[in-house]
Amino acid sequence: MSTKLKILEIFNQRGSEYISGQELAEILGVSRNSVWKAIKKLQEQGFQIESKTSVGYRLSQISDLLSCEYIEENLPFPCKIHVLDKVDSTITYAKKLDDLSYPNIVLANEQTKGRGRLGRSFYSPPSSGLYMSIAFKPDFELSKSMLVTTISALAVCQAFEEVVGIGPKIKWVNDIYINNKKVCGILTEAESNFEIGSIDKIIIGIGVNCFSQNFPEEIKSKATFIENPKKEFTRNQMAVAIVKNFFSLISDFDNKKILREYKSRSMILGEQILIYGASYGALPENGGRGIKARAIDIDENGGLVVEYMEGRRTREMETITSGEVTIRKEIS
Ligand code: BT5
Repeated sequence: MSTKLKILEIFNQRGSEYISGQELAEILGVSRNSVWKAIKKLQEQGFQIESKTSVGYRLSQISDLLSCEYIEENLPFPCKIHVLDKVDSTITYAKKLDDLSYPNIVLANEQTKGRGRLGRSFYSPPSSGLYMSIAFKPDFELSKSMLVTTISALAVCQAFEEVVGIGPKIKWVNDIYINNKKVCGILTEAESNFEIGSIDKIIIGIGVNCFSQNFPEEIKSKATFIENPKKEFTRNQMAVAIVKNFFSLISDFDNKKILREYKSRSMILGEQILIYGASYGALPENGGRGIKARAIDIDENGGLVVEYMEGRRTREMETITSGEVTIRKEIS
C-alpha cells in the first residue's frame, strides 16, 4: 500500500482528530518530507485535508471522494474500476461494458435515474451514498446464479459489520435495513444466452445511503442512512468490503453456510408479512391491501416459504420467488 493510501487509512481511523506530520512519519516509518509530499498529492487529487499550524492534519468528512486508485489497490484480485461523477444509472452504464475479462465495478457520486425493481426509482443524491454496480461474466451454473441476490445482500451486511461496526437486517430478498428503515437496496440483472442456456453477464446494482441527507417526502418515513457508526468510514472502504465479500462468498460457494448466514440476519422470518404483486394485489399507496402471511423459511434457491393467513389458501404453504412480489413486514 502506498504512503498516500496508508495516510488516508490513518485519517479515517482518527476521524475528526488532528494528527501531526511527525506522528504520521513515525507510524509509517518515512520522513516528514515524504508525508508532506503524499498529503500534497492527495490534496491535488481532490481530498480535502485540513491543516492547523502546530497541530497537524485531518481529513474533512466532505472530502469522501470515490477513488479508483484506493479501490484497485485494496482489492485482492484484479478488477476494472470506473469512477463517475454523475450518471443516469450505474447499472445502465455497466450493461454497456463488454470487456468482462475482469469484473467491472462502476461507481458514481450521483445518479440522476437510479433504478429500483419493477420500474421503481432509487434516490441517489450527490456525495451522500454509494451507488455501485458490479458486472461480471459468471463461470458457474444456473443454480448458483439464483443465489446471486441472496449472496449480495449477505455481502453488504458483512461489509456493514466490518466497516462501520453495525449489524443490519435483511428484508427478503434485496433490502437492507437499520432500525426498521431501509439503508440499502440491491437490484440484480442478468443477460442470458437462451440458445446455449448460459448467463453472459450478471450486473448487481447496490445503493447504500451512507451519509446524512434530506430524503424526499415519499420515502422520508421509511429510508435511513448510516447514523452514528461505531467506526468512521468512507464510501471507498465500503465499496471494497462489499466487492471483496461478494466474490469471496461466490468463489467459496457453500450453499448451506450462505443460507444460514443470510437467515440469521433476516428481519422477516417468523414474522407476519403482507405480500403484494401481480397475483396478490396492489401496494397500499395504490389502494391495495396485500395478502397476510407468515414468513416461514428461505429455501435452497433463496425463495421465501410462506404460510398464508387469510383468504381461500389459509394455512397453505408456498415458496415465492423474488421476481414479481413486494413484501412488507406487518406492523401490528
Ligand atoms: C431497490 O429497489 O431498492 C434497488 C435499488 C438499487 C439501487 C442501485 S444504486 C446503484 C445501481 N444503479 C441503479 O440504477 N440502481 C442500483 P426496490 O426494492 O424496488 O426499492 C425501491 C423503493 O425504495 C422505492 O420505490 C422507494 O420506496 C424506496 N427508495 C428509493 N430510494 C431510496 C433510498 N435512497 N433509500 C431508501 N429507500 C429508497
